Amino acid sequence: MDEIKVPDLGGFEGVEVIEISVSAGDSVEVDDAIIVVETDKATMEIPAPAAGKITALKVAEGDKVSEGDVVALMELADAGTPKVVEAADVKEELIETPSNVSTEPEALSTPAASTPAPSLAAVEQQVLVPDLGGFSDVEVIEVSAEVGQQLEEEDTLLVLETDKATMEIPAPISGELFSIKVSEGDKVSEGDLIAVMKGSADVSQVQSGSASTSAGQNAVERNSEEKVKVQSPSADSSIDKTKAQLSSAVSVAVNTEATNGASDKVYAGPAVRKLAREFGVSLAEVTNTIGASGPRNRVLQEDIQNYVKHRLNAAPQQTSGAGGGMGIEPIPEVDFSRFGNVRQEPLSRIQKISSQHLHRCWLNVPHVTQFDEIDITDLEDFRKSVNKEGTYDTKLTLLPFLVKAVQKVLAEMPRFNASLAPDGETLIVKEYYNIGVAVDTDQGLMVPVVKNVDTKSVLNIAADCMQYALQARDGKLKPDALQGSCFSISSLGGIGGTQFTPIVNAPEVAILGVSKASIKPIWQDDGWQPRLILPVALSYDHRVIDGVLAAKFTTRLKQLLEDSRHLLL
Ligand code: CAO
Repeated sequence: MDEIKVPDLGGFEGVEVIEISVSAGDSVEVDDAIIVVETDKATMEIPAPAAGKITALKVAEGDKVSEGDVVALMELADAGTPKVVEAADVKEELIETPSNVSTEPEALSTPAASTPAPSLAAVEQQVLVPDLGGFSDVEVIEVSAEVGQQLEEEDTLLVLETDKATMEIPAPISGELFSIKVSEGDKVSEGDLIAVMKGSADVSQVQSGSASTSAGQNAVERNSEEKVKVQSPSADSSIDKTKAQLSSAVSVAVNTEATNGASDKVYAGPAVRKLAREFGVSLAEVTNTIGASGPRNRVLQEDIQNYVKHRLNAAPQQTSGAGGGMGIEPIPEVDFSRFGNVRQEPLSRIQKISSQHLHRCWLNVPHVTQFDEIDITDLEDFRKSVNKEGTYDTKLTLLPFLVKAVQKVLAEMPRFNASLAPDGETLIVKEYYNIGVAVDTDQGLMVPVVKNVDTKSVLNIAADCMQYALQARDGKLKPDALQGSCFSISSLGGIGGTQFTPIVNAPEVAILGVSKASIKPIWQDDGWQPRLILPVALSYDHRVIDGVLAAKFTTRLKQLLEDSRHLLL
C-alpha cells in the first residue's frame, strides 16, 4: 500500500482541497488527477504517481492540506513498479505544473537620463511567456482579449494549458492591448513574445537603468511620446521564485472562456476544460445552463456531463414535441386547457429514450413495408401438441419459431443482417445472428437481444425469450442483454390487430412486425379450408434493401413457417 502525499506547494500551507477527482476503488493511470488544491492564485492537480487502484482517500473537499500530508492510499498496479509517491517526486511535477508569468516590470530605462522621470510614464510593455517550469511548446487555448481593448492590470490576456495546469497570463499593466502575437492553438515557450501593451506605469516605483533593451525580437515601434520599455526578468531557478510567481503573476486555472473580454470568469481545472473541449462544449454555457457545482463556482466534470445530457435530452424534444427538426416547421404549441381539464404525466426514462431513438430512426431511414400472410395452421397444431404433451419445461409460443425462421432467412440473405456504414458507402455485414425482440413493459418498450440464434434450438430460443421478457418487465435486464442486435421482431400477435408498420431499429436495416393470426377461408384442394393466417410486415431501409429482396424475404419466411420441418435443416 502506498501513500500519495502533498508535494511541496511552493511554501503555501493549509491549501484548500477543492475537488476529489477519484473514489476509493477507482483504478487510475499514472498522472490521473487524485485531488485538486487551490490557493487564491493557483489551482493544482495532485496526480497519481503510478497506475494502480485507490484504496482509501484521506482528505475531503474543504480540507486544508500542507506539504507531506497523506492524500490517499493506493495499490500499485505493477508491484514491481518503483515507488514514486514520495513528496519530492511529486513535487517536481507540481513545481513544473504551475507556470508563471514574469512580465512584472523588473527594470526600466529612460531614453534621456538627464530628463527627470515623471512619476507616471507612458509605457510600452512587451508581454513575454514566463518561465513555464521547464515546459515548452505549451498550447495557447484561449486568447482572452482583443487588440484595442482597454485592460486593467491582472485582466487575462491569454490562457495556456499543459496537461496538468491551465495558466492564465494576466496583463502586467493597465492600458491598451496594442498587439497580440499569438493565436489559439499556437505553441509557446518561455521568452516568446505574446503581446504588446501600451499604458502608464508609476516609474517612481521601479528601478531604472539596469536593463535598457527589449528582450522581444518583435519590438513595436515607439510613438513620439516619452516611453519606457519594460523587459521580463531573466529566469531564476529557485523555489522562492516559484513561490513568488505563484503568489503574484500567475493565476493557474483561473480561466476566462470569453474571447471578447475578461469579464465573464469561468473557473475550471485543466481536466475539466479538456473534457469540455472534447465535447465542443462552452464552459460559459455550462455555467449558465447547469451552473457550476464546485467550490467557488468551479465547473466540475459532472457539470459538463449533466450539460451534455441536458442537450441530448433537449434536442429530440425539439423535434418530437413541439419543436421542428431537419428543417421541418415545429408543431405549434396549443393551450389544451382552453378546451377542458388537462393533466401532465411525465414520460418514464425508458419512454424518453425510446421515443428519441424511434424518432431518429424514423427520420433517418427511408422506410418501406412489405406485407405478407403466412399459413401457420400446421405450425400451431405442432406447437400446441408439444405444449400439451408437456415433454419440455419451456412453454412454446409462436415467437421462438419466428426467431428461428428469421435467422435462417438472414443466413440466406445476408444483406438483411447488415448495417450501413455511417458514410453511407459501405455495408457492414454481420456474421453472427443476434435477434432483438420487442417487449412491452410498464416502463415502455424494451428490445432484449437473443444472441447467436443460429446455435440455438427453438426451445433454447423460447427459454431466452421468456427469461428476457420477465427480466424486462421486472426492470432487471443487464445492459449487455440490450446490445448487439442484427434484426428485430416486434410481435403484437398476443394482443391483436391485423397489420402494423414497425419502425426499423437503426442501424439495423429491417424489422419484422407480427400481428394476430386469425382463421381465414383459404382455397385449397378444390375447396375452402379454414386456415390460421399470420399477418406479417417487413419494414426495411430502402437504401440497403430493394423491394424485390424484401418480397423474397417474406416469401422465404412463409415457406419456412408453413412447413416448419425446414427449420430443422
Ligand atoms: N397470433 C396469434 N396468437 C399469438 C400470436 C400471434 N401472432 N403471437 C402470440 N400469440 C399467442 C401465444 O402463442 C400465446 O398463446 P397461448 O397462451 O395459447 O400459447 C399468447 O398469444 C400470448 O403470447 P405472449 O405474448 O405471452 O408470448 P409471445 O412469445 O408471443 O410474445 C412478447 C412475447 C414479449 C413478445 C410479448 O409478450 C410482447 O411483449 N409483445 C409486445 C411487443 C411490443 O410491444 N412491440 C412493440 C410494437 S411497436 O411499439
